[in-house]
Parts: sequence; structure tokens; C-alpha cells
Amino acid sequence: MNRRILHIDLDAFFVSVEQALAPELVGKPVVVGGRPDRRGVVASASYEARVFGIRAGMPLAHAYRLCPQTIFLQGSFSAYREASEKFMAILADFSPCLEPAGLDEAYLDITGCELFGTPYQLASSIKERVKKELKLIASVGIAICKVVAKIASDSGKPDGLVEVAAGQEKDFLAPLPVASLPGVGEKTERYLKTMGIKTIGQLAVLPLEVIKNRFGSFGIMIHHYANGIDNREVEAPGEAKSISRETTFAEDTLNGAFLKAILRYLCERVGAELRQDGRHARTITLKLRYSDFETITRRFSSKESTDADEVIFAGAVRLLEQALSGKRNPVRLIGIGVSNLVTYGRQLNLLDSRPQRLGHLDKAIDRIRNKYGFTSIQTGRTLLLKDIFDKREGDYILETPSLSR
Ligand code: TTP
Ligand code: MG
Repeated sequence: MNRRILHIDLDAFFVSVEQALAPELVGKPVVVGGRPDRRGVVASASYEARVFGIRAGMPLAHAYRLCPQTIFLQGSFSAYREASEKFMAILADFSPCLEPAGLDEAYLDITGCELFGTPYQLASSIKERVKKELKLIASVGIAICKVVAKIASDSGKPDGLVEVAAGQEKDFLAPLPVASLPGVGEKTERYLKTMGIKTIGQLAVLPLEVIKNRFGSFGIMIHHYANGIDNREVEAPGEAKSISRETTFAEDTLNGAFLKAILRYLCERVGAELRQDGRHARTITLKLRYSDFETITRRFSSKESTDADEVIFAGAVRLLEQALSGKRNPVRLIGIGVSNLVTYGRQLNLLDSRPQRLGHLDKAIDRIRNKYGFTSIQTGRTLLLKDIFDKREGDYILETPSLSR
């Protein structure tokens, strides 16, 4: 029996949550990401802003030049998290087979739910409930597999509802540009273009060997996708595979003390989330982007796991010092991530009896921060950032949380 899979993705999510909270923003070019005179990129743009060419990932200053009337918002991550939870709760009412694929998107396998209506009717009901209860707009794609459902929901945006009948996958995909395939980024797109391949249909009829020789298993995957073949199940999520935070600076910097203070702040963010999830990490990854946009990651793994800010920070600083002793370009972005997560781990005993004491301290700080906000308390190491925190407007997003699962 053919499966029936929905992919549901909210339109202009961050911006739409802001609009639901402040209706005067509706119908206007709005961007979430920060002020245009600061560095950073557009996280979400309203469809009115997109008319001017504004897109996610674009530097804020560029967005401003395209449309100076745009309303720029810092954003409020807690509001987005709350909206996301309510959104997922609505979806869970339609089928237990739910796989969140980000804050604002999910797959839902509704095979066997015919008693409750056709897939199209169920998708319509989801859209109605999301609109009524959350004042948000969901775009939905319906197909026999995940990849086609996702491309279908994208293709109907905004406010889309696109159903691809079983057997029609190839015909539906054929005219679309190859970049519509999940995983095909600019680099792959450019390469395929050199082979004369612009549409998914052209990729689909290419002999598998050709694409396999160039791209290996990734090539096989996109070739299957191009043919509407995707056997992945809709899976309820496992636990997060990694937790990370990163930030782009207002100005490129080589100031070691400042870099360490920011790193400390990011490590505390990551540590707090680890402790909240009751987990430990074995691997610490530092990410740096230099002023010339070269991006490097440096990794450190230990047999023993930790959830202590101090230990994460110590590892991060070591990686930072190693990295800075190589290339001496100013740094544009810094990030820290932890992975190799375990639910119960032995504390790093490198610091003898300190871990336990540090654990108590971290937890005491977590309690204060949960009550009064993250920046209500600063450790000596982040005092340098006091000015930045003091200048914060509203719920300023200093760092971008990773959604990696
Ligand atoms: P998307 O679903 O990719 O984007 P969107 O919901 O703003 O717009 P649409 O789906 O209508 O095309 O991402 C969901 C949210 O994730 C988005 O509102 C903001 C956040 N996000 C970032 O923080 N950084 C990014 O680079 C992207 C693409 C999204
Ligand atoms: Mg979206």
C-alpha cells in the first residue's frame, strides 16, 4: 500500500510569530535577525520583504539597502520555542507518527488514517487549526514519501496545500530546478550545471553511474530523490545529537580576551542546555569564521563526558588557542558545539574533586538564570561582555542555537 506522508512547514516562521504578537506588523516588510546597522544575517523575512529580494541568510545591511522601509526585529527565541511546541502538539493530534524536522517543520505519516478523512481533508484541518489557534500559516505537501512531500510543501508557499498523487512523483518533480532537491546546495548546483543539468527531470534520467562516480553515496541519494524514490520512514525524534551556539561579531576581531569572553558565554549556554537535558558530552567542537569567510572547525574528544561549563570552556579555549596560533586573520564568527552526547556519563576526573563542586555551582547558576534570565548573572569570565548585555534590547539573540538532531 502506498504511504501518505505530509510535510508541514510554517510560512516565515519567526516573523509570523512576531506578527501574531503585534498585528500592526501584518502585511509589512519585516525581518527577524537584528538591527541593520549591526552585523548578522536575516533569519526570517516576511513575504512582503521577499518581494524586494530579501532572503534568509542575507546580511542585514544588504536587506536594508534592498528595502529601507523594512521593520527589523531582534527576535524572541522563547516565543518561537513556545509557538513551535504548540504547533507540534496540534500535529500530534492528527497522527502519532510525527517527526519534527526543525522548529517550524515536521513530517506526519497519516497512512491508515482514512477513517478521519482524505489526506487533503486532514491537511486542510491542520492548516485551519494552526491558523485559528496560533495565528500562523502552514504550508503542506502530501506525497508517498518524505522528499516529495517536502518539495511539494515548498512549492506551494506561501499558504500552500499541494498533493502529489501516487505515481505522479516524477512528473511533478521534472520541471523543478535541481536546487529544489534537499541537499543540493550552490556547489552541487554549479557542478550539475556544467553537465548541462538544470532541472530535476534532467538529473533523473542521467545514468546512475555518472552521478555516483562524481558524488558517491550523496549522488545515489539525489538521483533516487530526483526519481521520487525515498524509503526513509517518518521517525519520532531521538534525542539531540549535538548542541551548539554561535555568534557573528559586530566587527571582526583578533582581541583574545574578547574572544575568550564570548566563548565562555557560548560555553555556558551550551552547558546550561546539556544540564537541562540531563546529558553529558564527550566531544567539543570549535567553529571559527575568519574575515575572508574561511570557516574552520576544530574538535576535541575525551573518553569521559562532562556537562560542566568550566570543562567545556577549558577544552574550547585550548582549541581556540591552537587555531589562532595558525591563521592570524580577524575572526568574524565564533561557535562552540558539543556532541557525542550520553545520558549518563562519568564526570571528567581531570580536575580531581573539582567537578562535583563545579557541578553544584553550575546548577546554582542555572537556577538563578531560569528565574531571572540568562544574563542576570555573569561569571568573572564574561564580565567583559557586560556592555553588550546592557545594550540588549528586549530578547536580543546573541547566539544562534543549533537545531541539529
Ligand atoms: P524556514 O522554514 O526555512 O524559513 P521561514 O519559516 O522563515 O520561511 P518559509 O518557510 O516560509 O520559507 O526556517 C524556519 C525558521 O528558522 C525561520 O523563521 C528562522 C529560522 N532560521 C534561522 O534562524 N536561520 C536560517 O538561516 C534559516 C533558513 C531559518
Ligand atoms: Mg518555514
